[in-house]
Amino acid sequence: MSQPQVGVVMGSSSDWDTMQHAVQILQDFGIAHEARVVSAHRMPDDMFAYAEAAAGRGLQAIIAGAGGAAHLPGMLAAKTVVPVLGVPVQSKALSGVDSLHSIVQMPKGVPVATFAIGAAGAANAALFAVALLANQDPVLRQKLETFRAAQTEAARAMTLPV
Ligand code: RP5
Repeated sequence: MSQPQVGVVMGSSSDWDTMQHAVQILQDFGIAHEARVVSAHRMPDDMFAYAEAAAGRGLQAIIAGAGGAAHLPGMLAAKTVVPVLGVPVQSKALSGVDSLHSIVQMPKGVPVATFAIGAAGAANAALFAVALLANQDPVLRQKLETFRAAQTEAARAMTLPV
């Protein structure tokens, strides 16, 4: 694949079940991307290196998923001005509310765009990255319009068992 435009990182391979939904969307839209485990607390030096290299490597957005005390998105955002899109992974102990609060409550000055807990958040983070890239890419924007139109048609075709 060509030089990645979007990086998908996660705190653990156990986050893959959730984060694969982001990767699937990027694949569907033909966005050059990469997916890696970059743990904030198990490999902090690697995390800093990833963030510091992001702009120079041409990344336009970083989608970061983590669960529990989910500091990965915020710490990446602290080390780069590349937009960071945070995905709270559903944790066992607190169902992902801990992850959500950890990611969403960034103090003023270092933003993380925070999405819903779990698979929907991962998919929407990727769709948001597509929308960012589509600002400079009319072909991609048309693909996004087509994707939305298909959803509209699917909703209109829904029936109820009554
Ligand atoms: C976080 O701890 C990861 O993002 C993951 O959601 C959670 C649990 O990790 P594992 O113990 O399953 O590797 O860092």
